[in-house]
Amino acid sequence: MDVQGIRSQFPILDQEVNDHPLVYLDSSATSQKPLPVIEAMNRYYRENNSNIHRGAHTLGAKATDAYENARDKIRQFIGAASSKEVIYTRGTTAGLNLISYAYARSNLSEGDEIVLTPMEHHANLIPWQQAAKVTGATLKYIPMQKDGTLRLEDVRQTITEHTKIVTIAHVSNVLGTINPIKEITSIAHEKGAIMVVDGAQSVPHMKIDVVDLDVDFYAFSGHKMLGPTGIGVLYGKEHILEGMEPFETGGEMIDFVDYYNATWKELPWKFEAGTMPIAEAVGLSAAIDFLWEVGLENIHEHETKLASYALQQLEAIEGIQIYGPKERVGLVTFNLGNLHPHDVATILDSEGIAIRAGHHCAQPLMKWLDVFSTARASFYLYNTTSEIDALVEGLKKTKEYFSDVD
Ligand code: C6P
Repeated sequence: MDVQGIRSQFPILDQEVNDHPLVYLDSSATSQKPLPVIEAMNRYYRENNSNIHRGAHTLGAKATDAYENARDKIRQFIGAASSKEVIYTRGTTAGLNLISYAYARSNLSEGDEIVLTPMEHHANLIPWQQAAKVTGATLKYIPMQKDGTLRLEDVRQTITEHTKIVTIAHVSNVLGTINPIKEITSIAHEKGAIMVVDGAQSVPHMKIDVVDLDVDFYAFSGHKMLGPTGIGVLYGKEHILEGMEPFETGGEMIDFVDYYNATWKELPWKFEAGTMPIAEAVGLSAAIDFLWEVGLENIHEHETKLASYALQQLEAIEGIQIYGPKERVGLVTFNLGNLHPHDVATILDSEGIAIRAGHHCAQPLMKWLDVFSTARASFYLYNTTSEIDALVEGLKKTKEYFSDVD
């Protein structure tokens, strides 16, 4: 993989921050955008901007084609059978809320169980807490191993015939754990439950085939996969989506309206009320072309190498505590002695190094780890081993600066 060639496509990376070359190690929060994505959106606004599915004019038709062609590309990207199963959303959070409101609230009742794990991001936790409160269902957690992985035996023990929904992150944004979704889905289905997957941290980094996984819902965000903010995707099996009422209502999602009633458009438009993120769909389509050109397998391999190099280098720093399993995606979460992660991130920032510090929207996981917060460095296709060296040097400087580290 030609990482220098890839970097040349990301103008933002070519700058100094606080008088140091920028080292961007926060792609799990949001990825940077390559020129083809920026240019595709720019071109769309300069040449084709219009609302979709409405006007009987040329620009409207061009914008509609661009929006629907992007949907078909996304369908191919995740291996879905039909573009009726690809619903545009605002992001992973919005997709999971859609399921919680439009599926869970009308399919759950007292005594039913929603099964999840302690490593869930708040986006895949709070929508279920809320659905449980209004339906009388209960939340149940699959226990985790010390290294932050799940054992299938525990999955089998936790999912019962009372379980109606199993909802799990494919990849943890804190631990980097890759969960065995295909196996968990098969266990969920044996017990008659549906399988929901939070794919925010998986889709950008590995090849996903929703048909092979056999999942019922799969939610992800455009901005973590080289695309723009404001757009995401919810994949759902057609027969399940058909049986659901719309989540949001209003313009564009209707077929026929009178004073007292309305009927809905067919899938996927039934779930797309109002003016949707059209330029963002164009940008996401360009992002997929970019990912295809580099190759998801190459990206995954590059990140796995970066992660094992980072683990090896970071483990050598005295007083560092690293969280998560050996086998992981391209991210490393850690604490440096008794230093507050925000202090660590601030010193690193003064060296031009961007990492994330805090609870990473996973407070129950922080409790499980018995910490308040952590630091996290995350990698993507444009990162290099010399940037990891810069991180290690930065952490050594941080230790010197706060010389009271344990
Ligand atoms: N995690 C991180 O720095 P949205 O904000 O809707 O695009 O994605 C939410 C989300 C859901 N699930 C997982 C596993 C995630 O990691 C995220 C976003 C970012 O880790 C921001 S908190």
